[in-house]
Amino acid sequence: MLHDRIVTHDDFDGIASAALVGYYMEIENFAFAGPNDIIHNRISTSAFDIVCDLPYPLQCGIWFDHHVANFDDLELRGFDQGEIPGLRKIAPSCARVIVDHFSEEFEIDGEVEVIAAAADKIDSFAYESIEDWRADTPASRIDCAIKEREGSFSERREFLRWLCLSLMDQTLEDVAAGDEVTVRADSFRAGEESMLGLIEKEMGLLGGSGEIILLDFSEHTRKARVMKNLAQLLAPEAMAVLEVSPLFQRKLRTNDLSFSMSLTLAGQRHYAKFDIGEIMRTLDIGSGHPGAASGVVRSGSRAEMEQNRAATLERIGELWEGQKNNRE
Ligand SMILES: [Mn+2]
Repeated sequence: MLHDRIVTHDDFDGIASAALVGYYMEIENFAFAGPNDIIHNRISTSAFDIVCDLPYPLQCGIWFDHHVANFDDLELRGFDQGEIPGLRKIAPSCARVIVDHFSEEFEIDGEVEVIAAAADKIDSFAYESIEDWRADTPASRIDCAIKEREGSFSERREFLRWLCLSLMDQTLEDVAAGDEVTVRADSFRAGEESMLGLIEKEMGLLGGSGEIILLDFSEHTRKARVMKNLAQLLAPEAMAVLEVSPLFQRKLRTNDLSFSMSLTLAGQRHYAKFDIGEIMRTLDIGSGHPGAASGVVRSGSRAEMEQNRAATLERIGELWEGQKNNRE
């Protein structure tokens, strides 16, 4: 057989993508990676590999993806997309791109559609409400189990491999009901609960409008492991969440700060044309998507950091108000 391995993103969309490609092409060999593993060549690939939901590596046989930034990057590197087998297109998930690809050749059954629809929703954060986002569904349980990082690297890899194989011949619902998923998902949800406690302690609002939740961890001497998205559970009316955190080097805090910001579900509904990536680019500190972006502000001393933090927060508030006035 020409292709013998699927290299995929280690998130829900990546796992769904691998299960679908594995199912249609009868491949049971999987490797998992993050985008940075590909960019920094930490995983070697060959012409026998099928790569899903990740940037194009140095070498691969078939490539499926839905990230526009990866398509642009490929052109910059001088590749001709037309010559690469597979399918790339703008879609809510890579799983959707894969279903489109194989629908040319196969009849798509209901179970496959269930998996692709779940990947669409999870990967593009397309929830209708906070209740919809937090609902305990088979797909969300599997998503939580994938995001759980407790345990060793190889344990998680074995779990992801088991998940791909299981999704190839069982329904999403049956896979989600298994002990393997339940144990990891419960542990992830418990972690979220303790994160919520930390968020509640540090939560404030930026500027006068009260639309932006500010999570300021810049005084923390240890890295806060928090998913800032959770803050909207405590302030469901807020439009965006902004997290400020120090950068760490070998566990030591530096004077550099990261600013990462995303629209909440309420923000996505109200400000569909907002562009947070543009805010980061205007400040010249980073980049990102319209719905989520981040940047880094470097400082030479503690005092300079304090100044930069205040100035950057003020500018973000101003740019936010400016976009609001222009786009409403
Ligand atoms: Mn994806």
